[in-house]
Amino acid sequence: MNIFKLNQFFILILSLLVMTIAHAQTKVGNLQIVKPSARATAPGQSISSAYLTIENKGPTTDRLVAVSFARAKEVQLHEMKMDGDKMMMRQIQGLEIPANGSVELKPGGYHLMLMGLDSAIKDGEQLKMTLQFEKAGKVDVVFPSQALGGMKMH
Ligand SMILES: [Cu+2]
Repeated sequence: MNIFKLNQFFILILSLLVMTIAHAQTKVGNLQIVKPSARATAPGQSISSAYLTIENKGPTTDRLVAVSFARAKEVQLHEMKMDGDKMMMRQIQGLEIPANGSVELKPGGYHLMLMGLDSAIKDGEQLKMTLQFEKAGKVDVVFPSQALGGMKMH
């Protein structure tokens, strides 16, 4: 392989890498969706939860107002918090994404609650959900499912 071909090879690898990274992140308006994931269900379980990080690169606050998933009757936004020594979970009506900031939905904190699933979610599925933001609008996000182990609160 001469130098010229070697250069072309590196450019090819580099562009493939950039394409892979671009594909792994979903963008809508000023928002970037990072690390979406969902929990595989345990046998007999008809609810599950999903997580993601939402980054706001813009100068204005946005809000996640609704999420829909064809296989769930309803997707709720939940918050988990310590209340004294008890872990409490409650539904919230929207989630603010601060300007030039980010919000992480993760186990033990904010999460998406998938209610009334019509079938079990297996490990390794690609779950397509639609997120709706007040300003940025709607965006489809693929949540890869993982068996994350025990889900004490649900
Ligand atoms: Cu919940």
